[in-house]
Amino acid sequence: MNAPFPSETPVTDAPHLLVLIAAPRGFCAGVDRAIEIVERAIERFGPPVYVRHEIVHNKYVVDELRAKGAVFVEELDEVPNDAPVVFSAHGVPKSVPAEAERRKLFYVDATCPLVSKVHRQAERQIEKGQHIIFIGHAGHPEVIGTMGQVPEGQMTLVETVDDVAELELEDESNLSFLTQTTLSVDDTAQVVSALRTRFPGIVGPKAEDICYATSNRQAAVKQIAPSSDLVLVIGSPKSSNSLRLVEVSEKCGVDAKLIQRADEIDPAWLEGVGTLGLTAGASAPEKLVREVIDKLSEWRSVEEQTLVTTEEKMVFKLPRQLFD
Ligand code: 2E6
Ligand code: F3S
Repeated sequence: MNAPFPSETPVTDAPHLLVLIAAPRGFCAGVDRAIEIVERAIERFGPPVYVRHEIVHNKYVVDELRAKGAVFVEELDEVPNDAPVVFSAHGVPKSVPAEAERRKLFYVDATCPLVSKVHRQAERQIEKGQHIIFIGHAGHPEVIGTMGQVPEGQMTLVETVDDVAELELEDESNLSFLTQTTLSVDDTAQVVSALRTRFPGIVGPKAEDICYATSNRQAAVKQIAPSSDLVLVIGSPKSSNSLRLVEVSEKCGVDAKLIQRADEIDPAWLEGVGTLGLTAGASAPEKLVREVIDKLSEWRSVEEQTLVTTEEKMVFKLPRQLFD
């Protein structure tokens, strides 16, 4: 059994630890874009720039932007009339830009374009008179934002297969469904299948709404988890896509821990661990991956191996308001 070594033990004598690093991991195109929007807004308009909700669910990112002049608030009523405000990558209900316009606030919307795409699908489905079943996690800001694209009562939230069984709808004749972008690919397939079984006429998007980054990170962790004794996922407990990476690892039969920073690693976790899987949610900077490897190297003689399942080339354009 490999006991973790105290930091004064020379690393050369420490037991070997193979670290299997998933790729893709970490920042997606929507997160890159959202962070750049805040940085450019601060450069262009000067601090303070208000941000409604954490721009992405990561404390390190939020703290760095706060140091540059961003002020994070939860609601628009905390934003003064003369300050610019950025909406987070998760999207906002229609009532938020409406309120900003009423107050003549200058706002920049950092909603990920893939979340905005779901918003537009919701609008189209309502125009067709459909009642929408939305698969997502209650209380998550993206869910609040997407449900807030349609008039109250026209979208019903389900989280699980059991929720589908318990659905009571006034009219089952004209239904459609949409999903949150950061769900478990496998669990969602089961919920969609339950919907199609119960409501054979239900219509859905051609390609599911789970985004490319979420799917790719889940596929990548599936490649490393079965060979790992433990998987570490770097991400915030608020981060839906990061939480899903923990679940996916656990479904592969391996213990997995969500950590925000390297200092949260308990050396006792590494007892008996010869191969450690490592990945990061879409809102976790690569710097934190390096920090974790450096911390592990204080205790063990680390060998890194990256397993690439796919290459990502997605880039999203910045909003025009930042250049006009
Ligand atoms: C916006 C939409 C999707 O909690 P969640 O995974 O949704 O969010 P973050 O901030 O952890 O990841 C990026 C993101 C933003 N994902
Ligand atoms: Fe967008 Fe998916 Fe990232 S919805 S913010 S590309 S995790």
